[in-house]
Amino acid sequence: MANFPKGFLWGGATAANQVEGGWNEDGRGPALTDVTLGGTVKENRKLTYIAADGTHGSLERSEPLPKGAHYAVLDECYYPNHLGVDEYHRFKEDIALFAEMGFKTYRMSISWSRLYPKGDEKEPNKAGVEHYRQVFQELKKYHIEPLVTIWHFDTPLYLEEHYGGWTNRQLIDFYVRFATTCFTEYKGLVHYWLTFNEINNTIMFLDFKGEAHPDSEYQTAYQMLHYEFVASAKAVQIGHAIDPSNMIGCMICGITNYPATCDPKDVLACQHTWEKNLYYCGDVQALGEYGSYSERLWKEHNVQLDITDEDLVDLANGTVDMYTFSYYMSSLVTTHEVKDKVSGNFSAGAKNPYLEYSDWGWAVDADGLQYFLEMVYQRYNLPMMVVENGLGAYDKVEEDGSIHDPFRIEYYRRHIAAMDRAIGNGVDCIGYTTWGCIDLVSAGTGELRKRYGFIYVDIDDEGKGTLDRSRKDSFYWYKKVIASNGEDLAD
Ligand code: BGP
Repeated sequence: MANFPKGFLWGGATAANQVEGGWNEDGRGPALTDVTLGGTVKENRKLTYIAADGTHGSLERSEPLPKGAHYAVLDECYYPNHLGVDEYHRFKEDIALFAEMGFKTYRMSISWSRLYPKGDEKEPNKAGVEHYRQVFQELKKYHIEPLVTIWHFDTPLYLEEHYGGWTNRQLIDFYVRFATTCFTEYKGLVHYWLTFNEINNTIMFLDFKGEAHPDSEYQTAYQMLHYEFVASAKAVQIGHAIDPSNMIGCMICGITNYPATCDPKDVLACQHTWEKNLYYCGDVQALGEYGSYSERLWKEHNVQLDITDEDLVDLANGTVDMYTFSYYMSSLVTTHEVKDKVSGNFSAGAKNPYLEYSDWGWAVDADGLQYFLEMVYQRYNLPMMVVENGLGAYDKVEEDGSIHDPFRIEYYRRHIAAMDRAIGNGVDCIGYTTWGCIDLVSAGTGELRKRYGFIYVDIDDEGKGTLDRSRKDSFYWYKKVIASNGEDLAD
């Protein structure tokens, strides 16, 4: 017998900038993703700009803009997020397909710049507000509960350029206004909310490649995070005041860390990695205060934070109702020299000889999901939800149009079984939304060929294709899993 409770929230997840398209329609303003080119696993995605002298250029996300330059959409370039998979126009068709699979929930995000095109306006863009109302009404028609991420990597470009993005305390107020609009406008239609997607990336990302960074970069990252924590905590309080039945969660990029050897130094380094990469954010958002090890983390890089007494009150009063996280992989931590290296998503380091790696270098580790659920549940004792989990892989369309993806089914089978075991071990896990229930633009590489969906979308990395939707084998398999409430994982 499977352990999934009655009413378990089965579903899938997407993010506005990766599926919607319609990037400049109905008053939407640009976000950073709209000036971001496609890349590959080897070649980073670049941002395009026009220099002071009018010449066109592109730079890495970590590089500052040249003096006098501004981000710009260049005619000669293709931007995969501009089209996404056209969900902005096809959401009814897509929701009908989700309903056919039996989804109980659909995780999606609201594009900030669709509601506030520049980000600092006093009033929202009505067309944007109405668009999401229609989406939520459509979901309601099929009794699919929306799970809404308020911020998923898409601060309006104007706020990035004119205010310095999250390095500026004023962003808290702009975000709070945006979040308040969401809670007010969609009261009764949405009950599950997430404040910031993978909030811990800001810190994890710095150590991604194991390269040294100047202290100033840590200073910036920790300060940005603090403002995001305060914004999140304020949003939680407002969301509860507007509708006490709202369940509001944090969203953490959940990477399970293991020590690579039994050298006590590795074990300790691993524990410190959990503190920095996972507990630092989880503690503030779930427990309402910075963990005891935070001073050490700040001291290591001479970080001095702008934290007011009022901020601390907000953090204490704005704790989340549930802990949600993405889970794709585990990672090894070691103090020893590493010969066989891997790097995938935001984890990099020693290769684990017991695991297989995806075509994009991500460690496939279902047991790591059980480990994560059990470790984190013991710490916070809050309901948990796995809000992203999936395999980015190549798909082949057969001559008859069918798509056989046994590797994806196997991946999900193992991860769902791991989640089942964690629930059997006492974890209060209330939902599971697979990443990219429909093919979408990869956040990391901007590729379309890195496919995650149960639903195939006929579109390639250059935007060529009909955009037609079709069902992969995994579509029918997941439908069966949901219908049996996780009991039937067989082919
Ligand atoms: C997470 C993001 C998602 C999603 C996913 C898969 O980090 O929250 O937005 O994209 O990773 O990553 P990718 O798209 O790079 O394959």
